Amino acid sequence: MSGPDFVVVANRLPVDLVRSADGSQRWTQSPGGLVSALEPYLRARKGAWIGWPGIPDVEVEPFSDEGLLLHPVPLSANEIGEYYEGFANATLWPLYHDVVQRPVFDRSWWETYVQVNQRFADESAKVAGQGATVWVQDYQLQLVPSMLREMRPDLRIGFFLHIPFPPVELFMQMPWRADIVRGLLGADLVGFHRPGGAQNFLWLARQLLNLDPTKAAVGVRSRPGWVQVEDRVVRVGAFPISIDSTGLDTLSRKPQVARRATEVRESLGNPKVVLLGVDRLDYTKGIDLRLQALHELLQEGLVPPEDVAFLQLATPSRERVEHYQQMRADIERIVSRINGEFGRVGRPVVHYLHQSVNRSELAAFFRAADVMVVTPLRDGMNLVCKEYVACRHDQRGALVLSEFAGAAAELTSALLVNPHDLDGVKSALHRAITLDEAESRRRMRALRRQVLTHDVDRWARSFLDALGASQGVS
Ligand code: ADQ
Repeated sequence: MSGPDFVVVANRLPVDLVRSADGSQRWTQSPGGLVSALEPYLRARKGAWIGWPGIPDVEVEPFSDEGLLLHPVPLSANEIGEYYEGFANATLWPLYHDVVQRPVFDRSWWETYVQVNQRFADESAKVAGQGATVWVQDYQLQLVPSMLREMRPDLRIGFFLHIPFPPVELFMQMPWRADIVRGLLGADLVGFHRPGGAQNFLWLARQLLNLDPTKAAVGVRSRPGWVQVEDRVVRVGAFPISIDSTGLDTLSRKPQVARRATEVRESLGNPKVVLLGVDRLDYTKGIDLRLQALHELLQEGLVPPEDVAFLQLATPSRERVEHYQQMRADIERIVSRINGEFGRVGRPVVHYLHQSVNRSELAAFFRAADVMVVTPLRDGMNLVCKEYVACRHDQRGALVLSEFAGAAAELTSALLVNPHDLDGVKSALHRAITLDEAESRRRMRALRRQVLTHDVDRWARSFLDALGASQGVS
């Protein structure tokens, strides 16, 4: 069977279909780290990418974008509601993030999740060449590995989960827990960010499938690093993702980025300390609690309001999911409360932008910020903290980082905090604001050593090496 030798399957294509007001349609690039990391593999090995084009109810023929084959998978408005906003983002997302919000278990959402996963698997089975490598991405597509193996046992299948894999006790809440574990076990290699996720999964694979008498997989055994399912061995491991560190380092050194960083500080009123938060507007990211910590520091007089400006960028995200609407209102209320109490005319303390900015603007914000605040309650990895570090070639700046971000295991020279401990967040913020230059340099040097030597290319290569699928790429 001729056809692509390397196939990436993800919820979204690396380009978005955009519909203009006049009804015309065009493709826009959605440049993510994943695309640039996988591009050499996709190009060297006649690659294809399978994913949803981003708008409902459109049938688009496969097409080629600069040598890369793109295979759009259509989704109806109802499927987006049930599979994507429902099961993926109101069931799996909160369940896998420590139940920060209560997951909704809805049987019809689950059925739609199964149907949509089957559609992605069917398309992958149709597209992949004989013996090809197929790399399935993330929590939206956990059933694809086994569905695909059923149809195409010749394929080499990898799966990577970009969000945390939850503790066993929480995963056990899932009514369809055995189906999901079985779905993932269709892969030859299942990858997580952290060893803890891999261990949880190994335990579940062994216990859950053997415990469920109606659906028992015969002879599921596991050892550190692998599970035996009948006559197949499934490898399981941790592969911490990263960023294009060199690319960002280069971008941040450009004179126009430096100029823009100075301009940003001026627009903020040239305060002594600029603090920055950059997140998708998501309840797992702890945006509210970092603002609450700032509020208390201002109230207690520990931080003079004229000395600081807090810039919070929040990319609009999942706006139709109810949990997100409530959280947005809460965050906007605390922003206006702080500004109401501590701002002056023309000089708010918190500058809140509910919008996305481009890479070069983002690099300028990173360069303008003395303190980067990353306080998720739970995060698979968190790329923002690594991006900040990559942009600080001046070896200045302090990073306040939640212990509950996957990145904390690597970025041990950050000021690490428990985001559930408000006093702890306050003292870490205060310490970052008052950190002396020698200490901030020492910490930043260590952070940069880690981030610049562990980039996204290394991540992709280590996963594909473990899958035995990195041949042909230099
Ligand atoms: P996310 O939850 O989206 O990713 P994160 O890893 O921080 O979280 O990545 C967000 C990306 O969006 C970063 O590249 C950031 O620069 C960008 N971004 C955020 N706000 C922006 C804004 N206002 N304007 C422009 N860009 C903005 C999921 C998991 C993470 C995991 C990644 C990758 O939840 O834990 O690190 O996948 O595996």
